[in-house]
Amino acid sequence: MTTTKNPRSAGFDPGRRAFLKAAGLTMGAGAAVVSAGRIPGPLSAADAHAAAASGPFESHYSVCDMCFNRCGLIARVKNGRVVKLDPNPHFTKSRGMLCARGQAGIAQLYDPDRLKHPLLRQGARGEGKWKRISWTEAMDILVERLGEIGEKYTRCGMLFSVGADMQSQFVHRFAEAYGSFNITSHESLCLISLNRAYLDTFGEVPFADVLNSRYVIMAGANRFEALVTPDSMDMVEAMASGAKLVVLDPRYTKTAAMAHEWWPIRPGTDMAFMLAMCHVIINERLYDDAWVAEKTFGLDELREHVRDCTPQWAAAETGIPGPDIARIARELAAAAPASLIYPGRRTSDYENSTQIRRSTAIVNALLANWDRPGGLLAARQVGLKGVPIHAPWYDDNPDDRVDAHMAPLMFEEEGSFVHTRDAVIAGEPYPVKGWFVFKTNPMQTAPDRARTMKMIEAMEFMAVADIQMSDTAWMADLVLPMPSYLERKDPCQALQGSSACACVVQRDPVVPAMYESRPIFEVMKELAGRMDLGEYFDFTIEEYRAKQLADLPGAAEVLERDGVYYNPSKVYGIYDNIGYRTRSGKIELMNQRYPQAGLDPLPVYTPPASPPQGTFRMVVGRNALVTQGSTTNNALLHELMPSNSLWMHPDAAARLGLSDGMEVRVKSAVGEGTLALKVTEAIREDTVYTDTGFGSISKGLSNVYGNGLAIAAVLESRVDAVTGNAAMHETFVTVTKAGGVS
Ligand SMILES: Nc1nc2c(c(=O)[nH]1)N[C@H]1C(S)=C(S)[C@@H](COP(=O)(O)OP(=O)(O)OC[C@H]3O[C@@H](n4cnc5c(=O)[nH]c(N)nc54)[C@H](O)[C@@H]3O)O[C@H]1N2
Ligand SMILES: Nc1nc2c(c(=O)[nH]1)N[C@H]1C(S)=C(S)[C@@H](COP(=O)(O)OP(=O)(O)OC[C@H]3O[C@@H](n4cnc5c(=O)[nH]c(N)nc54)[C@H](O)[C@@H]3O)O[C@H]1N2
Ligand code: SF4
Ligand SMILES: [Mo]
Repeated sequence: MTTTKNPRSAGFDPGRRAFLKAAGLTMGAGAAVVSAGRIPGPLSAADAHAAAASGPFESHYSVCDMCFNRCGLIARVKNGRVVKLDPNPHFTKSRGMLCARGQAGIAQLYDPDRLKHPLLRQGARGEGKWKRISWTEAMDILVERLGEIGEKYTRCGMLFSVGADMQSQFVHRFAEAYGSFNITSHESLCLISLNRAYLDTFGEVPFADVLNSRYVIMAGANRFEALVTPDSMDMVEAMASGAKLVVLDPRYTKTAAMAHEWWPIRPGTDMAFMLAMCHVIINERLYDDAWVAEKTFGLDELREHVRDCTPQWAAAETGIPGPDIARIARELAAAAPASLIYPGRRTSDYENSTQIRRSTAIVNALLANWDRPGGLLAARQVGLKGVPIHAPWYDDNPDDRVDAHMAPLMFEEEGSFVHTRDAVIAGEPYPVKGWFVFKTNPMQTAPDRARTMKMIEAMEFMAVADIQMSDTAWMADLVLPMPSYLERKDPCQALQGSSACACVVQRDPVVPAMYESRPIFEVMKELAGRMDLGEYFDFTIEEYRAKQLADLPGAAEVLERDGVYYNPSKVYGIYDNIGYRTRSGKIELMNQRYPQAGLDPLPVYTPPASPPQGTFRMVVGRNALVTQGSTTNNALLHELMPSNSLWMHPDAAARLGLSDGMEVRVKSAVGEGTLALKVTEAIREDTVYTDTGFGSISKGLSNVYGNGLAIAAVLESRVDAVTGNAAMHETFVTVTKAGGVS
């Protein structure tokens, strides 16, 4: 065992490399059973980390927060310090797994780059001159500036951007009480076009019963790197018992590598593939006649719509041979209803993403897999109660969100970050001059960073609450240090994972909050109190939890005992006696609402633009060692993933005279940057790719400041036409040798 070369990781135990690598995707199968009250140790995973686990330690349940999956964990605490994070064997959603990022949570807790006290900007925005201030001063500033902006521009002059967190609801609650309906989240950079597509087909957004499926097509999803629990583990399990996996991806991802078939589809053409699936299934009558007739609406119109969408036609669009498309359709239908087109998750990719995902939903409908084993599952009953707020009415507020009607079928609660940004810059339909950001980092995760900076220039006041000096915090006027997930008490949260669970989790501090960090609940509560809105926060977290659990007697005790509470609710057949929440009350192959919104009721295929001569389409995606744009600075993960590089096919590289490892300049219509070239056959010749979360402008992130390319600087700001979801695969770039003449 060697000590680290990176002095920033000096506080960690030797052997962590091997331990992290081993931990990549292993399950805590040998984990000891946890009994009431005390948790015995060590677990088998801990054996790999014997140095840390030896001797007496305390064990505490918690829930991982290194990504949104919220896997159950047990924190081992020795002499007041967290020394190891292990999976909670009671936690079926993650099948007893804690991934590499999850285990690296320790390095987040003890990161020397943590924000330690409130900071007030001194120099120009983004210059990096800060003054340490007290929480009293920070709260005074918040009260004063929010009051001022509300007076001057109405309450909707404040924008709240809120990421995924068990305390996010308190920022929403505050925004509502304060009186702004301008709230955005990461979701309009993530999955709202997917949600729209499935809501408008089935009336709800499904879970995929991967575990019991016999045939899965993953198109534009990468479950063995972009981990979604339990789907990632269930796919492995299903394949071990004979299920077939077909992957369509312009990149040879880890998922593609594990699949039975990988097709490097031409980017943006998935709808052609899906319409051809429909063509074959309908023409060859491979569907369940009675089921489809009873449950769906618009089969005749769909039949007509896909009449010419033959496999040969789709072959010319997708680059996948026609006979293979026909064969895959037949195999998929033969395995139905225990077969599915995986709905995916991130659909912030194309300008017609909602319609692309509608086409996947329609194939699923023809497979008759809704609400049945191996198919798409409806939401189960968890039983956690909401704590409603009756927000005050402000007469002078505008009628609607600042981005209202900028796309035909937006989600009112989310809006669209990209459209909101446009509206803020334009100052139309009304001025928005204040920005409160909690746990989201649009400087890295929204396309077109220069435009985000322009939006920030338009703001009179900007506050960011984060655990580290993110690129977004770096641009703020006021920075608020937050405790990490291992240091705070969070409300209960409902979680679902297909057939694995409908459950409730909560968090209690594993160690006391470090530095001067303060949970957002306390900040919002104090702010509300000081702004005469105290009645909306007249509870403690414990009281809030009790309200949430009111309909689940005994759940609080089970949560204490097991770290998770399960509701044994129905998994299949939920729709046996209810109608679908669509206009027709059926599964809408043909959408009844779309024509009024000026949209095609059936997905109409338009070929994507080909990259102009000398350019490449840039796509984004995931790496198992990085969460979006935020974990790249983590010392343990940084060791395994020190920078990003640009994937390019060898033939393309040869044509351009570029070679592996060379520093290259990537340039789009909106920005540019440099990084190392990775020449690889794992990508199509017309496409390039790089990982997110590098090339930071924040000097507070020692490992990623100026390291690699910030893909957000290069991505153009395009949107899905239906929802306003960001469309991040619509950028063409040139690639030249860095420093050379271009
Ligand atoms: N390790 C890790 N796990 C994560 C996350 C993380 O950051 N790190 N994030 C979580 C979150 S928030 C989300 S939303 C999910 C995202 O998980 P996924 O929905 O699986 O999304 P991506 O990983 O972005 O994968 C999209 C894939 O589509 C490919 N692609 C690009 N264009 C096309 C196309 O036109 N057609 C097809 N068929 N494929 C195309 C890309 O190469 C990429 O591999 O992952 C979650 N899990
Ligand atoms: N280029 C590119 N853009 C993308 C994506 C991509 O793959 N590539 N993915 C898209 C997708 S699917 C999504 S979901 C979005 C996600 O977009 P974001 O919501 O911006 O996600 P993160 O990058 O994870 O940023 C989370 C922020 O929260 C901070 N944080 C972490 N823990 C805590 C905590 O306990 N408290 C507080 N207050 N802050 C904390 C982190 O430091 C970080 O600044 O990005 C989207 N944008
Ligand atoms: S998938 Fe990994 S990072 Fe995400 S919650 Fe689970 S253990 Fe944590
Ligand atoms: Mo996401």
